[in-house]
Amino acid sequence: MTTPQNTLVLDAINGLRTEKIPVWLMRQAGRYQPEYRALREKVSFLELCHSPTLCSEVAVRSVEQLGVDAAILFADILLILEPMGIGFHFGENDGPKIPVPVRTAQDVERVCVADVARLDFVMDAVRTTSRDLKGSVPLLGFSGAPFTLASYMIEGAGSKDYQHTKTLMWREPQAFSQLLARITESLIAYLNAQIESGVHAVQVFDSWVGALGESDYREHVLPHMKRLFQAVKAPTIHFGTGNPALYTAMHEAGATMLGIDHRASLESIRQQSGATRMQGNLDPIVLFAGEEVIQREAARVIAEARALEGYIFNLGHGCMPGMKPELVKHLVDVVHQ
Ligand code: 1CP
Repeated sequence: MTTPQNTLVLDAINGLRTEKIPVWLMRQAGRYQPEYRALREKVSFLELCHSPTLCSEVAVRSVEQLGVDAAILFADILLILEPMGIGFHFGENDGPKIPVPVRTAQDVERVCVADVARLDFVMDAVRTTSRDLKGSVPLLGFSGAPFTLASYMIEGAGSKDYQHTKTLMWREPQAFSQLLARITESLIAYLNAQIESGVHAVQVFDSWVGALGESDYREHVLPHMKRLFQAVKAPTIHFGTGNPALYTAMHEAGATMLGIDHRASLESIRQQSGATRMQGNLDPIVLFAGEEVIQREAARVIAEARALEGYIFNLGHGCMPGMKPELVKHLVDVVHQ
């Protein structure tokens, strides 16, 4: 792996105070971009994920257009499901569907640890994207976190209340733990394969973990997160959203940097958890509110990051369809100034 020319993001993850604030945005490649929507007229989302050339094109374009300090691999957290024996598809314009969800202890038995050789197309995308970035900015790899992936497997789709997930967790804690353990082992192999293929650091997305209270998180999720971060062989960003009360326990999981959503201030999480390296946390909806609000709110977030030893500016959650590309770009410029 070669060191990129722009090391701001890697320096911040490694706990250095950087002269310029590094910035990248979750979902910086996606449906808010007219070029992405035009491409999706021609290919399905999964076809796109299976084409290393198109993945690279989409990832590199967002870096060139926005001037961000890192690229993120174009893929999806759900790609790991198939090699674990769980089929899924994306409907046009709606979320993922898992036709045969995992609901019982018996169902858990049929979930296997992924043979990551079946995700070779992702490793090709890593190599192609690295090549096309020409050493400019670092490339971030990623995966979902065990709880978030389990929630898709168990619910069969996105969910509002995680009824089936929590029911399995409370009624069959051993089966739930076995499921999370198999996901964790799959993710370790998957993330380390991405690292061997050339990503500089990885982000683990626990997008739906905020559905849990702290005691359930500590009992049912934290041990798996500790195992994950101890086994991944590059710097890690641990992102979770929805419940600020979890960040202290998340910090104990041992990732290199904590990714914070917009529901709490960075300074309050620093005081509460003791974490000194953070990424975040502008409310993504600010991007709909115009230039003045963007400038004001970005300045507020940056002020709250003052006491941190390593800081990367990002949104509290991802870019969304309907955002104006010129305002997304404006945000990046504001942070760099
Ligand atoms: O129609 C389309 O073109 C598909 C939209 C889309 C995109 C652009 C999906 C489907 N996935 C992606 C790419 C993607 N997903 C990236 C790389 C792009 C980038 O960041 O620049 C990443 C990092 C993800 C990660 C991802 N997928 C997460 C975690 C991040 C988050 O926003 O919380 C989650 C929860 C998913 C699941 C998923 N994939 C796609 C959709 C529509 C969803 C969410 C469905 C739901 O609400 O349950």
